Amino acid sequence: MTIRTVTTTPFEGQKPGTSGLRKAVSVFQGQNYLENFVQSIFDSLDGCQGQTLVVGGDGRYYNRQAIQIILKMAAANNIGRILVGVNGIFSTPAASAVIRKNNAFGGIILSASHNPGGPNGDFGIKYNVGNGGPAPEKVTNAIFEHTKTINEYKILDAGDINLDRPGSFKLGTMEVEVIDSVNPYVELMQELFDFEKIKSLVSSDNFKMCMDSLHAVTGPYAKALFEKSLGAKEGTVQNGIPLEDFGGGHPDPNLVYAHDLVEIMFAENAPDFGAASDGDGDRNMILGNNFFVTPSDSLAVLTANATLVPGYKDGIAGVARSMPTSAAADRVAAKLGINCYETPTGWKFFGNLLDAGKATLCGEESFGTGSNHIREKDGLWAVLFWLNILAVKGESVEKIVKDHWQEYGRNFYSRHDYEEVESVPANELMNRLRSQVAEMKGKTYGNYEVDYADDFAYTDPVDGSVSQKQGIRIAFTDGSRIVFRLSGTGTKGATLRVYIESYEPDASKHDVDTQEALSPLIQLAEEIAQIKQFTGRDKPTVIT
Ligand code: VG1
Ligand code: CO
Repeated sequence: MTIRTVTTTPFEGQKPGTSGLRKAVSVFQGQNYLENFVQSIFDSLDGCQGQTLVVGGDGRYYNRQAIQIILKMAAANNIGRILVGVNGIFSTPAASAVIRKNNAFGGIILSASHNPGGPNGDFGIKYNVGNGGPAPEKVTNAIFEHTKTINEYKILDAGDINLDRPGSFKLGTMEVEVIDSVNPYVELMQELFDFEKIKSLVSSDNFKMCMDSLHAVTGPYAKALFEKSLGAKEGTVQNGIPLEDFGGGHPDPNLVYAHDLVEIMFAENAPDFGAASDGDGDRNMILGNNFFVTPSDSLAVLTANATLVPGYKDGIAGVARSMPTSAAADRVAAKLGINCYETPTGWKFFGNLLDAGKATLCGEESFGTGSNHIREKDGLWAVLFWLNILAVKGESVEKIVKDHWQEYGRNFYSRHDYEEVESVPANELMNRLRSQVAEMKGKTYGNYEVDYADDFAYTDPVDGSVSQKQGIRIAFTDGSRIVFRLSGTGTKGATLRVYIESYEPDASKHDVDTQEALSPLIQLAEEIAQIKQFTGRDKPTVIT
């Protein structure tokens, strides 16, 4: 087998965003596009020769072809061994678990997460480092620099590897091990949660649950966990067969896109518990009977109840949340006497805190929760965590959350997304806010007085690295807050995200509808940012 060196020229815009490089499938299919990025990964990794890498993706359209290209390029770049999931599939959390378990040098994960798939959908690729987490900015920046000057890549001339079942192969001198993609993950979950207790709840006649995998990667994982190990009825996992185009839907577990599940959970005689996960299995949505748990509240509830779960029975070291996530977890941390860290959006910022033992649980408002068991957010882990709490407490989801609000107060929270707006005016909107925040402190808008306003910058408490321009925060003296950010995962135009939060200590006011409770702040967000003028939109595309 010979190694071919192919001449190429750089592509513009191969800059990894919040979570890797995401583009339309047709862009990735373009000649040399994937190859350039993959070669740039290898070129920016010091000492990867002879090492083990993990490779897998969420099974979306182009996953198979991309994996074969990556395997042949890895062989030509002197990688020692590759662990790849059967059919080239790993959920993102499973890939993180496999990297850690095998002390791999790192891994390449193929996913565009919650973005639609199929020939007209999106594809994505990211590099994870040896701790199992997304590469930090210094690595992604180095990869990006390489993409700007790349002039050749290396690939082995060889046939495709059979990924249909576990087995060992050779590609040139490199070993390829095709491994089961579900078992290692299930085993890790069994170490963390009380499967006996969850089983007695889930298999009882008095409890009904529904798990919606949205035709994405978690189907086989969820069936193995809930239907096989935990004795839930067959059919508990719906939309459980992964499809390359996710059945044409958005594999995004929120109230808008997980509509099948929402219909079931908000019907009369709804099940007691419902959950959904996203394209690559790292996000989760938690629902009770006619009840939605915001991801920010979910993080706070898990933090408050962590000691009920075997894997966290000795307490947690700290909690971390992304900046736009509500301050509900902060209140729990204060009561527990532990630190709460506020990081920029994107799981890569939690890695150092988890490695250093400063944080045990982490969460994002975007339906992401996770812990130090891996270095990615983990959808099914969150579902099991909730089930474990339900099994111990014997209470409904709604009661647990309402009691939580009673104790800590309620952080009303909503995110308004303006998807696929034009990039130029969206950037103008942000620049205008950026130029105004310095003078906002002390200013009043109606009943609201600005406590602080800035463009969020983060100094990593472990390695001192600084990340600037992470979103405009405008916080008011009553604990309410508006945040503006542009998405770093979208592939068309720009997506403006507006995050709105208010704090209500008075339990008699906790039953107000969220949009109603937040309406003065929603109006204020429009007034301050002039969203309509810049985007031409008078309402958001998605409200969560
Ligand atoms: C979004 C979310 C962010 C999340 C990221 C990746 O990023 O807001 O919290 O970490 O997606 O999630 P952005 O830049 O579009 O706001 V996933 O499930 O795509 O790996
Ligand atoms: Co995801």
